[in-house]
Amino acid sequence: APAPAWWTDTVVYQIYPRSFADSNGDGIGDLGGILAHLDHLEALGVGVIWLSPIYRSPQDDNGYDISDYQDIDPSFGTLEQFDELLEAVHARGMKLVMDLVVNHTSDEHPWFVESRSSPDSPKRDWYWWRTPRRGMAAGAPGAEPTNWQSIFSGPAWELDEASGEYYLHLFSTKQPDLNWENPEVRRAVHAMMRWWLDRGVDGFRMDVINMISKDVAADGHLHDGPPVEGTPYGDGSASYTNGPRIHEFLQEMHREVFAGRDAQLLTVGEMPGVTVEEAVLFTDPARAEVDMVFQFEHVNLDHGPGGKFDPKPLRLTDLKASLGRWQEGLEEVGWNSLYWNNHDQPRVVSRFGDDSPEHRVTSATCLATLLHLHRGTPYVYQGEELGMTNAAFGSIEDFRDIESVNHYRHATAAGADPAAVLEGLRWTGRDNARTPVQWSAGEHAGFTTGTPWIPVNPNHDVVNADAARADPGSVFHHYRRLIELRRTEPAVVLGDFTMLVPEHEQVYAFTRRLGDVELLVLANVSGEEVGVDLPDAAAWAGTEVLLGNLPGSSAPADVTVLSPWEARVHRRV
Ligand code: TEU
Ligand code: CA
Repeated sequence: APAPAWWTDTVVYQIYPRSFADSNGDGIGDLGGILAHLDHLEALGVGVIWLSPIYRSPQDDNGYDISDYQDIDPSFGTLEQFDELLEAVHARGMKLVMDLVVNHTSDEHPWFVESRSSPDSPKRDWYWWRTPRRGMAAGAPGAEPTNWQSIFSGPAWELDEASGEYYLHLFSTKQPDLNWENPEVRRAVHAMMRWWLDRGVDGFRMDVINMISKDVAADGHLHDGPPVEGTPYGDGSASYTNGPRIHEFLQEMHREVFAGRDAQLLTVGEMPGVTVEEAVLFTDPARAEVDMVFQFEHVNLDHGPGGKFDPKPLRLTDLKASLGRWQEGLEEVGWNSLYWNNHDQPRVVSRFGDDSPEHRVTSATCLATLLHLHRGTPYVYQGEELGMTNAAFGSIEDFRDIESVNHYRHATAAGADPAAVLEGLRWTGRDNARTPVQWSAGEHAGFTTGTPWIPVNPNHDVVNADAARADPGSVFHHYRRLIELRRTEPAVVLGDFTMLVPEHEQVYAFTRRLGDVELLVLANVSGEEVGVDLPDAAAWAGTEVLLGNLPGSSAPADVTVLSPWEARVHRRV
């Protein structure tokens, strides 16, 4: 078998630049802020940094709307500063992966400006332009070319008054979808990607990359989707998720961009709606598409019938069944990514853990242990290593995220109770992940000397990096030990995965085996002491504990009783 890829025994750290650290007092995080905090990442031990978008952008969706792929947004810095950062990251033995947002551009990108200028524009076909539904007047209710709902609420089509035609935007009206059917579009994207690789970047996290191929008929027709309850729209996802040409497009990208240098790079495709069967195809090295994908099943388990803003409690047995299936599915071929958090998800300690003062540290370290002991490459989202919690937002004015703001507007206009809508946003809104990183107990958590673009979490007096680094029992040091363990214990990286006690409602337990070495991972995902009837319990009694999240949990004689939120990794040979 070929040697395992370099990204199997490392951990990726995601930076959301806007909220990471501000170096010039304008209240917005920037490249200078990242440069100033590389020590923190080096101390944590991560091998790769993934930067959310820093390209030139009107910031309608905080940089996921790009108006120039080959420049840095002035709010973040300059290309010179970027080169300086890249060099500093490399000098510390780390790698840097860029976000690649090519399902759509900004409506202010010159490609779209030109495309919009006239139906005869040579770039008209670079985007999805369509006439109104047959027999209907442009702008009339329901005249959109398809019934699709935008992922950010409202219709997925926007009328261009000048031409009387609509353009497709799966996300905001300022994020028109590129037409990947057009080979010129693909060539332009490939050239841009090569430009960044030539500059020295080490790979890409590809935004909604499984949405670039749309199911379009030979005559250009796009199909309506089934109705979305409570809205006049339909769900178009069957027409744009893992579309007919997705594998062809990714293989072409690999040939045109990565071939010859892919062994040094990391590519990860963000893929809402991807199934494990499809993930096998996307990540099979022999097919040369991407190294791994971000799947969404485990972060959708607590969504209620009304979707993400209608949350329901997580059942641990569902989580085990889901993650276990992904472990099994990618056992022979392909590779898993592992994540609890990113800039789109609420904070895991508040969501699946317990962010009360009593349990915050133990529940955060319990969940971290579970995730990092699965087979795959773990991703840590900024602040997760500090046990940062969901925000404490009061009114709708505290929210900045376009998804949340649009949802509030549409839902309340449709008659929903504003207080109930707000409650949903507080649980699952993306701004929970976007409050400034808490560096210190000082003013604005040490994030900025100015006024932060979004309110700082008031708990920064307790939850902050200064305090965490000084405390050996902190969430930070636990993450550091987990990352180190991956480097020192090959069974963490390559061991086979076997789920134990799948029906237990509180205990998450599994083994990892590599040759003669076997690890047992045990976690009590609850605030009460529990017992577990473990197969082979006697054989594990008194075995070495490689890592635990409570003081003094080394080599217990009885492994079957777990304290609230306790997690342990046992080892035997
Ligand atoms: O997100 C894709 C996506 O579909 C969701 O995760 C999204 O964040 C939303 O919450 C669904 O309800 C990616 C980016 O990660 C996100 O930040 C961008 O807003 C989006 O694509 C558009 O580029
Ligand atoms: Ca700044």
